[in-house]
Amino acid sequence: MNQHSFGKRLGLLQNNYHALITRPNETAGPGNGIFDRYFNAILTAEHTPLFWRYDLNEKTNPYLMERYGINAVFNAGAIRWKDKYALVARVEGRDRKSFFAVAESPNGIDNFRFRDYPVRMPGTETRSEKSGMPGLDSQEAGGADTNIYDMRLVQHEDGWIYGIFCSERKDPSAPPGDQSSAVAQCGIARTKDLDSWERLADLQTPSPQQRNVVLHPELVDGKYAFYTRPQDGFINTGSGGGIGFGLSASITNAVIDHETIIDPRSYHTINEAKNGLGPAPIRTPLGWLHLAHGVRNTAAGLRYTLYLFLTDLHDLTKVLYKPAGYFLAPEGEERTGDVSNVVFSNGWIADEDGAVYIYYASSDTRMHVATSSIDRLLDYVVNTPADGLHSAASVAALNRIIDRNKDYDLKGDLRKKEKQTY
Ligand code: M1P
Repeated sequence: MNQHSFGKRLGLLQNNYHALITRPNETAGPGNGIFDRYFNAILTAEHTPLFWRYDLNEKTNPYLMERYGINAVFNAGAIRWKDKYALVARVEGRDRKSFFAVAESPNGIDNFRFRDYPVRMPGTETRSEKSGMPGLDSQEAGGADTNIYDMRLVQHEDGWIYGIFCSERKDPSAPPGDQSSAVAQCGIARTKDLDSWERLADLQTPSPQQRNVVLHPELVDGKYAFYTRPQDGFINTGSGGGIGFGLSASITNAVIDHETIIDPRSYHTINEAKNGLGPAPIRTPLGWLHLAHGVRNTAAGLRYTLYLFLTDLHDLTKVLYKPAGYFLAPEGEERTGDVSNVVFSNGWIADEDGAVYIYYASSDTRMHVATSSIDRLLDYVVNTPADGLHSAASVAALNRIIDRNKDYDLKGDLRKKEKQTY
């Protein structure tokens, strides 16, 4: 490739990249009144900087080919950081290894830019000692984590920002030849700037595995409070599952002795196969507002949707309201990707003016935003009928709405009784 074509190709790549990351985002359609979707995904593999993916030196990369392929950007934790909306995204390379990278936006809905370097997450001490990977120090080896993903960011009342994430490694008890069995545990790290991270010991719980663990932002009885998702196996939660809750006296060596299930799985619902909490809950005047994912099995595989519930401000294990069914399900392009028919959220931001930015990933491939407000979400949670768990109960709930609407026409004006056509 000569100088001209290298330069031309680089120019094209740069123009396309600039157009992508500066593209304004707009709300899509009138929506359902609960939240607003946006036309464009906010982060994709193509949003990662060109200087991550390409060696930009013509001498060492005359074809200007990708030297480090990025497969997907998804499942981002979120936090208001100074005057920006910051996401810590799960970036997955073509080698199937995930890592974390910070992307920031001035308005929360577009113009997200990755920081120059991904997060350098230290390994746990024990794991670094055990890793013994040749040529890598404990930081580069990341201890023995084979894969890290799905960070929940929490601005805790103790002054630290915590990153709670899934740390995965090969199951040491896997029989020879089994290259799939894995163990998932909860990694814990903390930071003051999202750049430099202190790794703490992994959470210990009575469950063999953990994923979707979330730290509550406030101390409870002077202890650190965690939402957990106990599971017997790596994919299946086994006989238990559900969203659990437990307390630990320490955060540097966090141990939960007892998990209480606060939101169990149940038959013929959106979370009959498994569920897991999303981001840390938001404190509202009516209770703690939670966003979670529910999973059910279908002939086409697992289907992941998002749902909301509200817990008591004082008794965090008491669910006050839980609308039936899903709050947000995959639509349009969201329905396809590496793991199709999935929406997953582990990040949201509530601004002081009550606006809520819900960051969700679709099909383990890309990130989106939906916007709402505390008032709208509380209205949805309090006034949407709960799941009656039977078709007849669903019909009864629908009939109550139809009956109430008999006095109103479609424009919301009072319908004159004699003109009723019901
Ligand atoms: O592939 C869908 C999701 O599967 C897992 O979530 P859960 O443990 O609830 O099934 C996670 O691997 C998550 O990252 C992924 O998006």
